[in-house]
Amino acid sequence: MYKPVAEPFRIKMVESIKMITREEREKALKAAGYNPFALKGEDVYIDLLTDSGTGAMSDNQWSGMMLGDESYAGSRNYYNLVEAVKDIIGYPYCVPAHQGRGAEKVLFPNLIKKKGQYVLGNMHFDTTMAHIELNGGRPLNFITEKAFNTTEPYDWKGNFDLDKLEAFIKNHNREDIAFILITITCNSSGGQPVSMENIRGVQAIAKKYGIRLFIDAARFAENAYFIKRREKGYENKSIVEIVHEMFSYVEGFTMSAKKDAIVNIGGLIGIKEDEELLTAVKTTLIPYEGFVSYGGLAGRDMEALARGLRDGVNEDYLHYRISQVEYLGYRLMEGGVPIQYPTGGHAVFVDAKKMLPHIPYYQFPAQALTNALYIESGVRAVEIGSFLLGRDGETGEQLESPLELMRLTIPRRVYTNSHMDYVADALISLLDKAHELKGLDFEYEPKVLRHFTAKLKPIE
Ligand code: P61
Repeated sequence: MYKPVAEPFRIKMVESIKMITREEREKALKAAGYNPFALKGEDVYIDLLTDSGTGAMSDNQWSGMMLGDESYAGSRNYYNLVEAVKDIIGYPYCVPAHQGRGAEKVLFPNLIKKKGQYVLGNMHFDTTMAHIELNGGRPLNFITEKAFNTTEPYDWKGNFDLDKLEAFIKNHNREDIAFILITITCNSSGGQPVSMENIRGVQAIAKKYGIRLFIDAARFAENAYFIKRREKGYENKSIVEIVHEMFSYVEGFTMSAKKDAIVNIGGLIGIKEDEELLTAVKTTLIPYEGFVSYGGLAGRDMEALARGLRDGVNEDYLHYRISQVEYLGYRLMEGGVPIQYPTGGHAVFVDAKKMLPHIPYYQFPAQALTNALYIESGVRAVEIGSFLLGRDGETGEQLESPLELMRLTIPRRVYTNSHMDYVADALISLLDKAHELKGLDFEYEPKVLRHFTAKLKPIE
């Protein structure tokens, strides 16, 4: 019996949630084109679509919101943010952006210098892939094969396969590679951590071949917590010491601050020492995101972010956070639901390929499961599989994702462990009906990031 860690906070304000009837849910999902992105938030009981921007801010963050300095240039909250980045990450330079993709939009054109250049990653997330492609680059993944075996435990299912990475670099011209990007934790493989040893290994390769190296830092604190828990030599280091070390091996980062920095909106670009790159980034920032001391954010948002960065590395909080994810994973496994094991940082990823083996990848088994869970229980999850992956940019063929996952993404400090029990019971009750679920086909398919707005229909 797994006993989850009790919440290291008490609740000062509540938001009501309600459950509509099964018939109403069926109607709502049909009207949404069998795509839960088009559901009204109010028609959802427990929303596990994403951990992005959905966290509950602390009283300290909310009180900071009242101290917004809305000066167009030189807001005091910007300087507080710079201080927080210095303290937590250890970098002297940063600029804000409105969210992670804003940061990508600004940094990537300064790194991808000619069409067709590769950007090598453990596993790029979809907006990251989109911004690489929009800048003429080609995203490639080098994640360890162990990530694709969901049942066999491995501590570092976010790691690069260093041999594959080096072999690729050896076989290509240096000018054909724009940069390497380490995504921590690795969202697409299950919120899985990257070890410090692996980060060091990537750095050694980058250095040897003279390739630039960056971090996609959305879930940097959760990654640091896993290093502390699992990697030899880090047991007695503080989270901040581990974070400093992770970022010391790269030259900069983009961050969606909507995850580990626990704000509803915000992003960052950080640069360790390259002043030339900093100047280029600032120049690109202004037309897209705004002046360098606000980058698309209000002063109050920057204050919440500065404080959220500090909240996010609190060890008691991280201990509870990872334990809540583990608890949901434990309940599901105990009930016979196949999941990516061990569970990662921000979500439990259900293996829909295993649960619905009768639905082929091009009929999106994880989407079918997501829809069934909503009808059954009012819980909204999200597909991370072939539906999200999309088509080959050149041939237009539907790509086959190595994993067909339904992500139960847990917002930070929002739901209790009773909510986790409700979710687990609902999904376990679907096991008996899984073989009856039907695959899906497109009624409308957008060209870019299709999963947000596509309309689907069940195949009869
Ligand atoms: C998520 F359905 N993630 O996981 P932005 N890097 C990484 C991310 O996880 C990430 C971004 C950059 C989301 C939001 C989301 O198709 C979807 O602040 C590792 O969202 O711009 C975002 O950060 C981008 C959900 C994104 C989706 C795209 O839920």
